[in-house]
Amino acid sequence: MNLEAKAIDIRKDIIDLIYKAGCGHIGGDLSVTDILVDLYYKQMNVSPENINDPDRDRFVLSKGHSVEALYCVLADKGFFDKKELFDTYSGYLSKYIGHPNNKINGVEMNTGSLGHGLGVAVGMALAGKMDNRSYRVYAVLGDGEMAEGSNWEAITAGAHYNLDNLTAFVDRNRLQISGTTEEVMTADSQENRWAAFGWNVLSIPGNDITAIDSAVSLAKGTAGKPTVIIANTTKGCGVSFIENKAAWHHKVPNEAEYQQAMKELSERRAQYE
Ligand SMILES: Cc1ncc(C[n+]2csc(CCOP(=O)(O)OP(=O)(O)O)c2C)c(N)n1
Ligand SMILES: [Mg+2]
Repeated sequence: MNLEAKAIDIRKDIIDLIYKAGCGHIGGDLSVTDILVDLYYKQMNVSPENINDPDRDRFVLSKGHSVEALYCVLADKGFFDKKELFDTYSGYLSKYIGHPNNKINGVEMNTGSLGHGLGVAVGMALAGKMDNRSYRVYAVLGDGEMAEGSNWEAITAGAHYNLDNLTAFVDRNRLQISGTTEEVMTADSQENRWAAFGWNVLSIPGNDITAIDSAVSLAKGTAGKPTVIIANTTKGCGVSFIENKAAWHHKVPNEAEYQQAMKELSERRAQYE
């Protein structure tokens, strides 16, 4: 499977889902898509067939507002019915609410209130060590989310317990809800900060699936400490007029914008035919 082509298909699904539902966090979805594609289509040992296997890999989307990206990947992988997702997303009484809901197959943790995913991921990784399980744990955090102090307690614990079965990503798109991270709350030097807490640090172009894949493989081969992958991404990646604009954090495309976004993505997708 060509993962670059798959990432374009997922981006088209995300935009369809948000346009149809009239809500969603488009910027952060398009930022994190390539990480999700590499994890779910190549690196992680998790599928609809093994969701109750104690040795399945665990994934926590700590930046839970990017749920549309996660749901489009899980639906495409067959964890649940894609039509049901698209027909009911964010609707009255739908279980597909606007943040990850662990009543849904494939979702390990409810998230959305930022700053809680990594602490639970540390607990999952520690439990895996204590139970001699082979699974690995992955968590994705936003760079704005790094302002939450609870993350730094979790980072301390992850290093303290030598959790080399844990890999965190920081989606370093330099924007958060209302402006740049540097304007709202400095997030600079993520690499130095995590290294100072004792983590193995990798810094990569975060929308490059080959680079993501190599970094995840390196993390798997790193013993004695957890790894963080600082993924230098573009918020809104893949749609020219959405890229790098704080206003597109949770703006919904109008019809003309929707058509333009789909046209851009379809043209890029055609190169893989
Ligand atoms: C505890 C908490 N405070 C505030 C919010 C509101 N909120 C939702 S997304 C967001 C910005 C997150 O920015 P970032 O982590 O950089 O995510 P990304 O850029 O990847 O979308 C905020 C402040 C929240 N979900 N949880
Ligand atoms: Mg951000």
